[in-house]
Amino acid sequence: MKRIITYGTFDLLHYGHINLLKRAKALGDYLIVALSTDEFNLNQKNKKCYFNYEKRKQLLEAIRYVDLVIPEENWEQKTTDIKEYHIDTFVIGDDWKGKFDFLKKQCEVVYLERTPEISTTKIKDDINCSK
Ligand code: C2G
Repeated sequence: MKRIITYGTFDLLHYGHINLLKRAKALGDYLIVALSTDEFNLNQKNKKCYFNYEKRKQLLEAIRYVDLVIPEENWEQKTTDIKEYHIDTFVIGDDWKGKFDFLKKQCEVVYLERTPEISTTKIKDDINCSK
């Protein structure tokens, strides 16, 4: 069984995220999503989430491509996650291209093209403009 892992905040969840998760799952048989915790988002990623961790986890667990959701609490946990979950492939959007090449010592690293026209910022801006 080929095991895949990806990381992210996934807030507000949109079809760009789904495109990523669908393609990530297509690379193997079992997809783990390491979901950024509220604390990690606030303190390290400078992201204030609309939905808290539990709600973002509930949304991800409802997606057919996702087999397991675990917390992402820091930048450094990837190497231990790959060992602990016997990961074959690390996947993330190409906005991170090159940033995680150091993981190639442990597993395959794949950067997938982002869905260009959608982002959480765009969603928020469009809603504000329509008011
Ligand atoms: N994504 C995408 N297309 C978009 C928006 C996002 O393919 N239009 C991808 C991102 O490239 C990422 C995943 O969806 O692979 C989740 O996006 P974010 O929640 O923005 O993740 P990010 O904040 O980049 O967190 O340790 C890694 C970080 O936790 C990644």
